[in-house]
Amino acid sequence: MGIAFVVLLPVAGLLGWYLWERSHRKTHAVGAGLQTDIKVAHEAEFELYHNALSLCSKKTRMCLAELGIDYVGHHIHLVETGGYENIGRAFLGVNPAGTVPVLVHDGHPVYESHEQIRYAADHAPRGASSLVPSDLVAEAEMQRWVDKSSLGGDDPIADAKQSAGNAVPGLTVPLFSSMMDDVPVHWILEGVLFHRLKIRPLLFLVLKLRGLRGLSKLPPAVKAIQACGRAMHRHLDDLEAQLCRSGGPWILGRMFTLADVSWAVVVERLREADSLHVFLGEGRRPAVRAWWEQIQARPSYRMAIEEHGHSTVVAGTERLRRAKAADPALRSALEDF
Ligand SMILES: N[C@@H](CCC(=O)N[C@@H](CS)C(=O)NCC(=O)O)C(=O)O
Repeated sequence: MGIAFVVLLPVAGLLGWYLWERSHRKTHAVGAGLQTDIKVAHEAEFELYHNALSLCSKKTRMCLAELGIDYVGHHIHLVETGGYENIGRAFLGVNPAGTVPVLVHDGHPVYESHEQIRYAADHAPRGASSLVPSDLVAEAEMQRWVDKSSLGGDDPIADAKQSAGNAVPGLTVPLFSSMMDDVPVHWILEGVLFHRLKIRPLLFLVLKLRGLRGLSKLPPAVKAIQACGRAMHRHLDDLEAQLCRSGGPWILGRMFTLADVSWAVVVERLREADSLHVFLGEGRRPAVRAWWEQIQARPSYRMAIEEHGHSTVVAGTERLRRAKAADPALRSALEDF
C-alpha cells in the first residue's frame, strides 16, 4: 500500500499536470488571410510575430521592408532557435495553429505568409512603391509565381513537385539535423507532448538521436531530401526560363513584385542549408544567379534577412558544411539528387 502510493502519486500528479496543461494550450488549424472575428492585444497598427530561421517570416519581413511599413516585431522562438515558444499559451492566443509568421493589423491577425504579403501590398502607405502590377494579366502571372514558391499545408513535403516553397522543408532537413546539436532533448519533448502536428517534433527527435553523421543512414529522410532536391531542380529550371523570357532583372521583367519577394526567401534558405552551390554553382542557371545577386543588394534583404541573423542558424550551417566536407557519403546523400 505504502509503495503503491509512493509510485502512483507522482504518476497521477504528472498526468494531472499534462491534462491541465493540454487543456490550456488550445491548438487547432486556422483559416488563411485576415481574421476579422479575432482580436489580439496590440499597440501598433502593424505588428509581426516572426522567427529568425523561419522562411515564411523572412518573406513577410522582406515585404514589409520593401513597402516601408513600420511594425512592432515580436520574435517567437521555435524549437530550433531557443525552445517551443510557438506552442506556449501566450502565442497560441495569437495563432492557435502555433506557426509563425502572424501579421497583425489593427489587432486582427492575418495568417499564412503568402496572404500576408498580399495584404501588406494592398495596405501599403501612400507613396510606397507598388509590388503588384496594375495590369490584370501581369498580376495573375505574378500570383502564379507567388503560388509556385509558397509553403502550404501541414505536410509540406507532400507537395514538393507543385511548389518550390514546399520543396524547401525537405532540403532544410540537413540544417535541422545540424541545429539539433544545440537543442536539448527536453525542448523537443515539449513538442511531442503539446504540438498540434506531432510529426514535426518527432522528426526533430529522430534527427537529434541519430545526429548529423547518422543522417545518411536514415533512408526515409534521405529519400525525402532527394525527392525535394529533384523537385527544386525543376522549379529553378522554370525560374531560369521565366527570367530569360521576361528579360529580367526581375521575375516579371522590369518591375520588382511580390513574386521576387516570395522566391528570394526560397533561395535564401538554400544558402542557409548549404545547398546553393548544388543549384547555382559552376555556372548553372546564370539568370537565377544574376537575379539572386540583385536580390542581395536590395536594402530589404539587409533589413529583413541579414539583420535578423541568428547565431544557432549560422552555427548550424557551418557545422553542416564541415560535416559534408569530412564525409563524402553524407555529401553524396545530401547533394546528389
Ligand atoms: N503556410 C504557412 C507556414 C507556417 C509554418 O509552418 N511556419 C513554420 C516556420 S516557416 C513554423 O512556424 N514552424 C514551427 C513549428 O511547426 O513548430 C505560412 O506560409 O505562413
